[in-house]
Amino acid sequence: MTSPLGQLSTVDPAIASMIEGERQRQRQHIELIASENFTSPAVIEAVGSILTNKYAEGYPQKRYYGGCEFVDQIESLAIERAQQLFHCEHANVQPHSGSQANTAVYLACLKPGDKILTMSLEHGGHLSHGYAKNISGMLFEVTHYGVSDESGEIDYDQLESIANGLHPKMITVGASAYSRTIDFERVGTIAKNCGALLMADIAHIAGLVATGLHPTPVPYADFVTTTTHKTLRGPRGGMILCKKEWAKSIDSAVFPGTQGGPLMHVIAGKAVCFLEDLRPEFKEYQRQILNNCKTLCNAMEERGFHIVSHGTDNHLFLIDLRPTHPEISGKDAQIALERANITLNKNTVPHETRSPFQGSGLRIGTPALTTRGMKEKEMLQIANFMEIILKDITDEKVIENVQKQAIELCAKFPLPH
Ligand code: DSN
Repeated sequence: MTSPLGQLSTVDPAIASMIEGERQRQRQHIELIASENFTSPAVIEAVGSILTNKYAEGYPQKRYYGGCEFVDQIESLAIERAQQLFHCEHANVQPHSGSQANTAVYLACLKPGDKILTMSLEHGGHLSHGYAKNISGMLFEVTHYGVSDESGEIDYDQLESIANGLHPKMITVGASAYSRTIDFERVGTIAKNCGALLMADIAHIAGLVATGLHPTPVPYADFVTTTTHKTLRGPRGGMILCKKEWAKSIDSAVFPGTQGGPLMHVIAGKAVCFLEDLRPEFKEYQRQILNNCKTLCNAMEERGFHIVSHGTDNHLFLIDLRPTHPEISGKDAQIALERANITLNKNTVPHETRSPFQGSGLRIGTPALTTRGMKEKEMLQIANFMEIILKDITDEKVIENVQKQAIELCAKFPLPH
């Protein structure tokens, strides 16, 4: 395949060659980062379009700039499709990222010093859910809930009992490293009973929610936030869904509250992604993500690896390396696998004993490989690759041999760009 970077190669050969390097890396690596995906050429065209030239502060029909006729149509269509996809009353498609979306929700309904109850980062939560060094942790009084020691699943009883004693202004639910189905209905009831608002962050599982393969939080949560580039397979960005009564506050918390001009090229990419996500093929794709993830997770378990929360119901799972490979940190494992063209990320695990920079776990996800067309058979092959590398992460011959096989496997599943 040739490079489509005609102009860029002439104007800035340095950047063009770095983009080419990244293109080759994406083509030749087994991508297991649970939060990454390969978006479609149509989405990439929209994001790479002349829409990047346009300022459009405000919302459709209420802009602070002239010349917004076409971007108004684009944003309105993106909103309409988002509402259709998630069956929600209101959608704001302007957040630049998931963290921006969450921050805007906080601004819309919380005051500094308010109490929030959130899932701890170590147990699978997210930085923007009250981590001490995130703005959410600096502005609010944060209490965490987590997963149960035995099952590794969210401890809903603990969450309920903390909520009833604490009376938080808001509960957040949703995770970046949690492999089990989340009971949004139960958390909705807990929030209601203690008078808290509920924010569900579905950044990781949005594709599963949109296709009905994971229960939706929309009926139970006041706010639902997501990114658009993970299981939704769209451009890098964020979005907020909410009930009508919060629409005005959310819109003004996004603009002018936390952002200036919207990225209209990205909003166009979101609209294209939502259209793709409304097609029946997208549900088939999500089903295959789940089948692949179960297959890979079971294969790793059969090889003796310890799976956090004993399995997976979604697109990812976590391996705790401590029981089987106590001498290898997540970081060392990540580096060795990367050298064999297997890309994933180290992760902290519940009751972590290493620093977050080392970690004792690996997070493994199947959305990207499934987009390439890989199925159960390839998952078994990848489980073998990982087992062999982790047996001795210093064996250069093994790394070289697996790298060769990984490149061969990727070549059988070419990317469209
Ligand atoms: N950084 C994302 C992830 O990898 O899960 C979450 O924001």
